[in-house]
Formats: sequence, structure tokens, C-alpha cells
Amino acid sequence: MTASRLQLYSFFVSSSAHTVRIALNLKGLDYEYNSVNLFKSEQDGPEYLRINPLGYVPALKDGDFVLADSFAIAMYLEEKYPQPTLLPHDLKKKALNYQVVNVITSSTQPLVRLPILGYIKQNRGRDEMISWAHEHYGKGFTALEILLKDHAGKYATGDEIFLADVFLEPIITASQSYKVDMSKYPLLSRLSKAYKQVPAFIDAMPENQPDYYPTRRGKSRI
Ligand SMILES: N[C@@H](CCC(=O)N[C@@H](CS)C(=O)NCC(=O)O)C(=O)O
Repeated sequence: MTASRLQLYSFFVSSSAHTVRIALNLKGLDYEYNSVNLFKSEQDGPEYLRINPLGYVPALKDGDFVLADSFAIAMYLEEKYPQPTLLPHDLKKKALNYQVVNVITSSTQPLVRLPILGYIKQNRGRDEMISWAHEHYGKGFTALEILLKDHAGKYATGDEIFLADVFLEPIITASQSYKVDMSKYPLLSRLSKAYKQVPAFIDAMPENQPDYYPTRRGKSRI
């Protein structure tokens, strides 16, 4: 019996889906791409809400098992397909990877989500929306620079790619929709350049997804 292909529910601009695409690519896993167009609110339609009742991408279907949330998916893939590993063996380095993931997924990305930025834009105008985005990306990026300065090698926590990298590249990419000035974050800038040389990261880029299309603001992200 052949195992059914993994199904990824994604949208090209979604940073959380971007993370899962990188993880799948690093693990060398083949998957089918199912586009959920966030600009058309497809995430709130009854069909997608059956997959993720929260109405967020990404979600992953493995046979009849459905899982949402980028961290849960990354950890599921890590345990089901342990090689190549996304987690260092060293306890402290592993914990640092978890901390980086949480700075991004709990303390940065939720504050710069599309509905929040949309609400600010609608009620306070575009300039306030941009300055909100700069403030909250900036707070996260400043913390990440400090956190990683004594640990980074070629990549975030050494010379190998680990979970921290899988979450870092998408949030840096997303910040560029709002033209966050990366010259203030030299370490993150260097890491971002390094990721752009890695095929698993290149293939996961928004512009390389089947549902990509140029948006009004150029490469608009969430
Ligand atoms: N904690 C979730 C967050 C997922 C999330 O925020 N997804 C965004 C795109 S990056 C989304 O689907 N937004 C649609 C909406 O807010 O309506 C994860 O890491 O997967």
C-alpha cells in the first residue's frame, strides 16, 4: 500500500506557511500544495474551517491526520522524519532554538498579522500601520540579535541549519513588505543572505510558490 502524499495548506505570502515549506524541503518530503487565498478570505470559508477551525494557514494533512500551526507541524515532521534533524543534540542549544521560535511565533508574528495591521490601517491610517509594523518587528529583531550574538555561526545557532533558521527566514522576509530597515540588524541580515544560498530555502520562497502573484505593493506579505 502506498502512503498518500502529504497535503500542505498554504498561501505564498504567509510567513507561517513559509516556515513549514522550509521544514518540508529540508526533510526532503514531497507534498501537494493546496492554496488558501488569504486575500480572498478563503481561510474563513466552511471548507477550510473544517481543516483548521482557527482559520489560519498553514495546515498539514498526513493521510487522515490533520494538523495546524507551524510549530506543531515542524515538531511532528521532526519526530516522524528525524533525519536530517532540525534540533541540535546539545540541551542548551536546543532550548535556544525553542526560545527563538517562541520570540517569533508568540511575541512578534501575532502582532503583525494581517487582520491587526488591517484594523490599524482602517482606523488610524497607513502611516500608523507602518509604524506599528516597524515597532513590533523591531522589538522582536532587536531581541533576536542579542539572543543569537554569542551563538551564531554560519546559521543562527551554529554552522548547521536548525529550527531557529526555519522560523527566522520567513519573519525576516515578511518584514520586508513594510520595508523594515535590516541595516539595524546586522546578524539577521547576514543570516538572511546565507539562507538565500540554500536550495530548501530558495524553493520555499513566496515568489517560488504555485499560487504566487505580484500584489499591488509589489511583494506584499503577511
Ligand atoms: N501560530 C500560527 C499562526 C498562523 C498564522 O498567523 N497564519 C496567518 C498567515 S501567516 C493567517 O492564516 N492569517 C489569516 C488571518 O489572520 O485571517 C502558526 O504558527 O501557524
